[in-house]
Amino acid sequence: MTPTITAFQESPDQGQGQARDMRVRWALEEVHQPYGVRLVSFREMKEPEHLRIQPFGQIPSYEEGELQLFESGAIVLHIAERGTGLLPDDLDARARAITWMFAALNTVEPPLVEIEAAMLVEGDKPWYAQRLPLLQERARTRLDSLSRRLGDAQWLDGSFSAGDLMMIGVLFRTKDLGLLEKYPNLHAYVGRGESRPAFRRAFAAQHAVFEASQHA
Ligand code: GTB
Repeated sequence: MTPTITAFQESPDQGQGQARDMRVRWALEEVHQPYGVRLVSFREMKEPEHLRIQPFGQIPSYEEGELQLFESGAIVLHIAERGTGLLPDDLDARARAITWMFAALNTVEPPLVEIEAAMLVEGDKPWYAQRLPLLQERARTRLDSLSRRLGDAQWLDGSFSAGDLMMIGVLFRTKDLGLLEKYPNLHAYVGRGESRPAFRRAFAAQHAVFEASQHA
């Protein structure tokens, strides 16, 4: 059954792939699973029909027959478990790949999102200039550790996995924050992810939503 995901109708980032449907699209492309996309407006995201699928009124969501999922991490894990190529067969290696997914979502992404949120909603507040360096320092603490752990390796644990997909998906969102420049290995790591054909297809698909909105 062809799954359907949801994504922003308005493409608020102008097709830069910053929204979390990007990682879901990427996972679907990696496992060569065709999918449909239901674009939702900001108003529709808060209406009962969407809230039944995504209780927090957000994107992405995932529907496959009777199955309805939300949370990009859970969706990517589901795709990885059903498809081939994103999770190793060896159970220990599989557990480690899933661990990296959690690390991306629970340890690395939060301090990065804090910076984005502060820039978005606190930029005009008197405390912003003092708070921003603190937030940047917190993010660097995580990136320092990740950079040390990755070292010269291509991927986080042997072959490319859903753990790398999620970590790169998280780091990719921070490109505009300028934080990665201090970490050549992380910069190259994100570049390796971006150059995967599946990433390119996913990026092009979400960018097409922005292009279409320009010509509507
Ligand atoms: N934990 C959830 C998950 O991983 O799925 C978080 C989902 C989430 O944050 N969704 C955001 C959303 O729906 C879109 S991705 N926000 C609307 C709302 O909460 O009302 C975050 C995002 C939004 C916008 C940009 N942008 O414009 O650049 C980038 C990323």
